Amino acid sequence: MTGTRLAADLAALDRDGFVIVPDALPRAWIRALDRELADAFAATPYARGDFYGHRTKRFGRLLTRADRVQDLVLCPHILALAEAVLGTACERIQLNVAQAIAIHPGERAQFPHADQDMWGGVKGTHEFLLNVMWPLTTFTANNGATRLYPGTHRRPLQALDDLPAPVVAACQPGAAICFLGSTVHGGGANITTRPRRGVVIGYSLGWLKPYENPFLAYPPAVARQFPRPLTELLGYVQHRPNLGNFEGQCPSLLLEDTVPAALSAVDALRPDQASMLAAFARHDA
Ligand SMILES: O=C(O)CCC(=O)C(=O)O
Ligand SMILES: [Fe+2]
Repeated sequence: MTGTRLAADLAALDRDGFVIVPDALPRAWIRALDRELADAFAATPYARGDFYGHRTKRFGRLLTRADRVQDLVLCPHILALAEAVLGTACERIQLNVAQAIAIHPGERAQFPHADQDMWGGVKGTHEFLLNVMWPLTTFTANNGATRLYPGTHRRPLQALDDLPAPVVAACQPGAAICFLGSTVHGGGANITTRPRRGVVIGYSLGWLKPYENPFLAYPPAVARQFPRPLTELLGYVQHRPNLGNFEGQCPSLLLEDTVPAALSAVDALRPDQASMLAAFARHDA
């Protein structure tokens, strides 16, 4: 993807709160991923809850289900979008979720919501999250394609009646439906006879508690098989200053063959903090 494409997609995200990239990955490649996830979809019982749905199947730990998911999470164009959206408000971004969602026939439309509402605190000064829905089957208005409410990232919703008409993210496997954590959206109703399957890959600010616990989903024995950029997205790295440490050190040491029995705590500061502290130490000496 080109820089022009990146700029156009960012402009659309900023204007509408979402953008559908039609050809982010080859369709056949996504179809192959769908086949690789078929057993997990079959084995997973329906969700329970008025948010998760009653005729919807969801499972996480996607990186353990198919090797292809690594390429999905590390898709360069999507990572560039996520860095551009979130990078000004954190030192590094993290993987927030990698979850498969199948909306089965008979499921009703999901409650329209903004995913950033999973976190407390004041919103509105910066984005918390970029979510990417990758359709595994064709998404249509009748089978539960994600519905996106344009412009809702700009104004907090007072009542559901205030929602604008949704845009139905009708698209093919290979497309990437990207939407901000502030954008109101929801899964659609499925009034067809076949399930609508998709995969959500989400990226959030590196200092937030991620939706899917990465250290339980991918403990060190699992994560050590992954390439470094992926382990960093999972949190096997510190977010300076010193956040997410293990015994005061970088948690990536748990991915090594041996872990020392005793460790010293070592500062991991941003350069501006390191120089401020060095100046303080000189002054105090
Ligand atoms: O399945 C979909 O299209 C959207 C699901 C969603 O927004 C969610 O579960 O938070
Ligand atoms: Fe959502």
